[in-house]
Amino acid sequence: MPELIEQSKIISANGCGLPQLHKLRQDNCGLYSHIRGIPTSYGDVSSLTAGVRSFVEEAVALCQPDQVHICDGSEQENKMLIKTLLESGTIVALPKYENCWLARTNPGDVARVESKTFICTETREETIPTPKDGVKGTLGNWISPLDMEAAIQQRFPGCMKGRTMYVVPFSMGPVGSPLSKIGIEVTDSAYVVASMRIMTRMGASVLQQLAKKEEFVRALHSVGTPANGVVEQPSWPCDPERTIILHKPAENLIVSYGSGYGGNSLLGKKCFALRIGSTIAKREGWLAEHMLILGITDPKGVKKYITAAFPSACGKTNLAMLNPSLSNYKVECVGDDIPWMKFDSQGVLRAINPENGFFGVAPGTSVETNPIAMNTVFKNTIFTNVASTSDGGVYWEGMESSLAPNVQITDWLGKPWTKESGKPAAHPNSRFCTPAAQCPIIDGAWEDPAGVPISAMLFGGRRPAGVPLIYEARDWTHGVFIGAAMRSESTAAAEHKGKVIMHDPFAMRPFFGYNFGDYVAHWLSMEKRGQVPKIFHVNWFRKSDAGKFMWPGYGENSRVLDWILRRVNGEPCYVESAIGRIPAAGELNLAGMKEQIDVEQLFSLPKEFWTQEVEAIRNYFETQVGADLPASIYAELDKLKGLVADL
Ligand code: OXD
Ligand code: MN
Repeated sequence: MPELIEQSKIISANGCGLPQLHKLRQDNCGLYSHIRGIPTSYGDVSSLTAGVRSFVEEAVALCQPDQVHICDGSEQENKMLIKTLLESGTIVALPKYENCWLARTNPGDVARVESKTFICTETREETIPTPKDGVKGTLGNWISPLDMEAAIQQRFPGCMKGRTMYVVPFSMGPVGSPLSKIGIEVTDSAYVVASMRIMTRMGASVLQQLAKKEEFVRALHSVGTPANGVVEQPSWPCDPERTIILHKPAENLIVSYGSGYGGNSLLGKKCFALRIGSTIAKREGWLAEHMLILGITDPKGVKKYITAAFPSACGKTNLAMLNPSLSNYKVECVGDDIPWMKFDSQGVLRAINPENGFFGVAPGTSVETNPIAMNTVFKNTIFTNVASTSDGGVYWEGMESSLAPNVQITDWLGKPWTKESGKPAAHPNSRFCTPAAQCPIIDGAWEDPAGVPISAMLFGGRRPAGVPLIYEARDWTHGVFIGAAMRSESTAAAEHKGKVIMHDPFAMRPFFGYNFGDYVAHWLSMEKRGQVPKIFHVNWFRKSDAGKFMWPGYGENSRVLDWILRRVNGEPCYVESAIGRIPAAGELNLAGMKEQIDVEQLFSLPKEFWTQEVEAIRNYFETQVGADLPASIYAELDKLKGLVADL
């Protein structure tokens, strides 16, 4: 029998202060206790601060799990989680590699669900701009506080019956950095816990930090159970019909139900670091963005840091891990998805990567496109929805050249697969979830609590027509306009169908935590707060009339970074164009390239294309953002229209 060692009072979840008996028992496995009458199967209740306890109590009362597990982030705990996941069939081992696992989701739960993602504020206008009459807004979804409460009450009561509730303390950013923030995710998915352990700093050290200053984002997650009680795939419970992802910035609260997939369930990433993060950043005067961070050292040994915002699955991870073709350049990776950026006391914009791992899109990642990622992901990694091979490894589209001969492939659905099937073996949004620290080119300063100084910011997307390889904004306001006017071909990271060119301002469209018009005003205001970096727009994806990519991309993108660095250093290596500054003749270093580059075509600005582009941007701004968009952005658009007319 466990020995009763302590009784203490805890404050009840509803804040009415009812004292409760809180029993701590101990046996030879460690500390045991109850929370609201539910036993804790792992972890130490006394390590929870009062605020965390009250959040957990509230979640227990609502979700009624069978037991509570308080995560400490230890190796021993991870082993237990992996065992649980293997037993439930959620993951299988990949014996070809060290400590690697493959999860297959329910095929109905494979991507972020933007249409079911909501921000909750008192008024609609705080969350989204008011679209023109009759136009459907595409800059986020609003929910009222009453409807949010109703959505929770319709889904959560008793949703964790028969399951373990995990309490996951996590830090976004190095534990204790002045730029970092803490969250507590409560979840009924062991897969989420194992993934959060990779993607964030998770466990006991975070609780210790909270004990010094109790400030945290609450994140409640359940994979849910369908209303008819039937879980179709017990290895991946979910409730796609009723999936909902809710954010309440005023209370730093995230509530997610029904999906176990990536951004819907690893709540530190899109929900916290971007949506709630952008609202905190607005309040506190900094930026939370959808960008990679890289360090680049030039042949003289001068190092600069650059961020780049591309929509999901447009090559952020590839650029973050660039293998430069230009000799004597070195790229090091700070992060591949999100920077938090704040001016320091000297007015220098400094960025941290709030994440601890890479949750990268697998298909297209290969020894040819991203050898660094391929050298990163084959240990300590959880793969999701990739295909598997009969020699105990993984496979996805793009890995053809590294496939061992005579292996059989099983597709992401668990069915035998051959090329002849005509279907992809891996789901197009299949992922690797891998620790950043094991990236061979991880930057020496990637965990610097002070962050790294940012000299340039890039915007970009997949633009098959009309948009040149690189152009530079004339000034900050022009740069903010370029970010606001971003468009890109849609990708598989979300639930969109087909290859349409979509507006994706700042690559943040699915991730704004507040009204996009106010977001742009906040960006404009940064100029008053410190030394703003130079802004550029890049497009690696322009195609010729024959449908061929005009620029080889990947390592050759170092040539574009070279020009950017020279501009950052103030070299006059540009000429003005209608849309911004482009490299002057001969200033883009093409020496030694294998491919013949048609520079004239690559930088051409077809009048008809740009006339239509200006109209598309105007239509978007006027119908989606209207009066919420700052006047200076409309003024930039008018300026562009005038310049395009003269082409
Ligand atoms: C991601 C995304 O997962 O942007 O990073 O979808
Ligand atoms: Mn992303």
